[in-house]
Amino acid sequence: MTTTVRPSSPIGHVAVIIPTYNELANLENIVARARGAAPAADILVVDDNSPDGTGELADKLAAGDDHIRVLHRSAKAGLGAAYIAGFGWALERGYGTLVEMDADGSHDPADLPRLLSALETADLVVGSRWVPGGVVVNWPRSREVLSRGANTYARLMLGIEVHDATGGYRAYRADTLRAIGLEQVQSQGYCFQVDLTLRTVNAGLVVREVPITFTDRTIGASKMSRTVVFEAFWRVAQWGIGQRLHRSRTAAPVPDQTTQIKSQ
Ligand SMILES: Nc1nc2c(ncn2[C@@H]2O[C@H](COP(=O)(O)OP(=O)(O)O)[C@@H](O)[C@H]2O)c(=O)[nH]1
Ligand SMILES: [Mg+2]
Repeated sequence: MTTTVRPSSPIGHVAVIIPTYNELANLENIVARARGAAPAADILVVDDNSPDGTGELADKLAAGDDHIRVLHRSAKAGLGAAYIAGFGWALERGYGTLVEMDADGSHDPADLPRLLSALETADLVVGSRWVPGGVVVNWPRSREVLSRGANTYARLMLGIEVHDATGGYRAYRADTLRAIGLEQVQSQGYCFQVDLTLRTVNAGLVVREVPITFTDRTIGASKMSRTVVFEAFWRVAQWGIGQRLHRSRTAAPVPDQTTQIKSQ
């Protein structure tokens, strides 16, 4: 989806941020594939002190490759918090583009070049499962229904046109993240993605969706939980109500018909 045309401009140095919690069996493979797909990019692993030793493996990989960096956090604090920390790290270091990518192989690193080239004419590119050409492989029917439902709910509640606002494979320009008030973001779980999408749209920036093939993880366990779903449900409802109140307060006044008739 393109809301407006944006002139093409360079996207700068790329940081691919990969949050991890217990991804020991997935990390080496995903990092190697990301390195191969975008050799000039740096990879930042943000690990929340995974009990399975993912953080130690990340350090080992980083020791052998200057393009791999690791941010260690003390305890599991949710996907949103991990990304905020990763974004802060990359913004401080002057990267022009910040990519979000899961560690479990659901996001194919081979799609990276397409996301990055779409960003040349956008402020945010969302890898989308729910636009024509988007594909979901091996996802349990229940997860597909949840994702489709959550996206329809978000579109209706928030009045945005993005079809995969919950999608977590995306590329931001650094300037986009500087413009949307990251320091006020409180979303912890998956509604973090919706939160940042809404902020980007409301800032008048250009969001493009490019179709991706999303494949369910084959190794390790999902961190999706009921708490995460409820958080998203309530926060999206609150934002939707907030948007409507704001629009009704700032809407152009309805012309006063009696005055118009009198003045004719
Ligand atoms: N650092 C960090 N990473 C997390 C946390 N929760 C999930 N992740 C990572 O976020 C990515 C997506 O999570 P996943 O469990 O695959 O979610 P699903 O694909 O929606 O089932 C994976 O790389 C996880 O390891 C967290 O609390 N902290
Ligand atoms: Mg996953």
